[in-house]
Amino acid sequence: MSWKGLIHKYKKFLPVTDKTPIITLQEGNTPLLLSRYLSEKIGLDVYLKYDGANPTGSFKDRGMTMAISKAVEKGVKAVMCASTGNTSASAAAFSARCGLKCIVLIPEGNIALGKLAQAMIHNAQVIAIKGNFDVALNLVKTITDEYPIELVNSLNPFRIEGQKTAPFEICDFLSDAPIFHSIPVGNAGNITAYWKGYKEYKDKKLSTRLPKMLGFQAAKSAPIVDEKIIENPETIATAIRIGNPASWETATAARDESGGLIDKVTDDEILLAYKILAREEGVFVEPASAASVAGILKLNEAGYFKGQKGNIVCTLTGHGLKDPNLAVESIQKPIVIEPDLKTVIKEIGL
Ligand code: AN7
Repeated sequence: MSWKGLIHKYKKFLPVTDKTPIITLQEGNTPLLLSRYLSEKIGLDVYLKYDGANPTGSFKDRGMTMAISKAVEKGVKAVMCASTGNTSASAAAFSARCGLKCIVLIPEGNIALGKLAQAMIHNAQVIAIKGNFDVALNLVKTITDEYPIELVNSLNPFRIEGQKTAPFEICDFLSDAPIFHSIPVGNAGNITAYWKGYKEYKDKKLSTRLPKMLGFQAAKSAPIVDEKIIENPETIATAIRIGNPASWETATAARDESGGLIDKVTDDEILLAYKILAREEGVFVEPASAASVAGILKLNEAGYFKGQKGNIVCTLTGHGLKDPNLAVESIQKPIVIEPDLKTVIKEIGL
């Protein structure tokens, strides 16, 4: 059967009816790759849920197909979000698909080039503010409260509903939930959605267990770990450069109910995991996504997985092409030589 998008596949778990116009880019159904390198290193089967393979290159498409479909059903004419980049790229694409006006507020200078390109080419109204994501989100909340514009950040409950389909796909693929689930944490919508999805699948007896949820924030943008709002969050992983997550409480609930943890990883640890994924697995992710892998490598070093059996799933939230600058800057540049056969052969080392 051909894939028609995640709402079509998981309709009975989602708040849609026959009257809901389904706005889709055929998102979802992303790869779940067994990582040879990480499995050998950790001694458990490590799978990579590569959500960078979604149509706009991030997991945001899962929530956006729901949020935009429900916005169209409601009859709104415009949607708005604050974004570190991926939400705006996805909102812009889905809005273009159905003729909605899309307004996005981004932190000036702190979104990756690919994401900015996406919002612009899909014809969103892009407004950069001289402030960070948290400031932008507060503005968007106020505006969407007062004007007939639909909020499509993950505070919109339909976003969470769509995003909960990723754990459904994982359970379907593995025939059960994994033992551990590792995930980057920024605004904390996705960890909230995964935990909801895993619980619903178990309640419906489509899985027999719940994973321990392992969330990872960037070290200088780790409000949940540090238990305080971070006024000026910093990290190369600009997607998760967030100091006051909207879904803070549901994230800590996922951590505590599952018996998992939320920890932080440094930019160096993120960069190392980013390179490992690209070199060892052929999987190119954006730096925020590498936080899930950096996290399990850190836990492994600390002996956390000792004596454990089974499997770990790491969510890789966004595609590496989102942030081409970082890739080029973090690797030695190609050398430039004369276009001469002998010189090229010598350079190759033949
Ligand atoms: C690649 O686009 O917040 O914890 O405005 O783009 O659900 O926020 C992006 C977040 C992880 C964190 N990985 O997810 C936005 C935005 C990537 C991301 C996260 C984001 P949440």
